[in-house]
Amino acid sequence: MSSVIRFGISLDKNLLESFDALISDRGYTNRSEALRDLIRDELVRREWLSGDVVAGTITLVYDHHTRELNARLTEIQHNHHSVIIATQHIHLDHHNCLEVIVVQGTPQEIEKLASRLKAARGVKHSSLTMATTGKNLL
Ligand code: NI
Repeated sequence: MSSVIRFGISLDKNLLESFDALISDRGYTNRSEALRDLIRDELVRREWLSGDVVAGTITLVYDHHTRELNARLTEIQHNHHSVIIATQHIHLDHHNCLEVIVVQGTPQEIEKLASRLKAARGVKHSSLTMATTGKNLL
């Protein structure tokens, strides 16, 4: 268990006002929690850049009537099965499907999977949320 250390920060008045407005918009009630989250976000970005094992989600929206799209998406996922932990498929309406793919592995492999899925013809939306295994974060 690590201990908590308090420290002071010198900031330009305008910059602090902008920061306070930003965190208020985001619903933070104190600066410390907002600053902790900003630091954690940067640490997670560094995890993705460093090549360590990371976790995340890929979200796809597509029309399942598009010819051969289901087969193509399944093939791509089988080619990268080692980084896929779970998938959930939701039938949004008669045409559209939303699929969430939960991934864990190296950033290179995950980004390769995400870009292959995005490039599949008929995929209307694709996004990768870069999260963390949490092991190196407090
Ligand atoms: Ni569906």
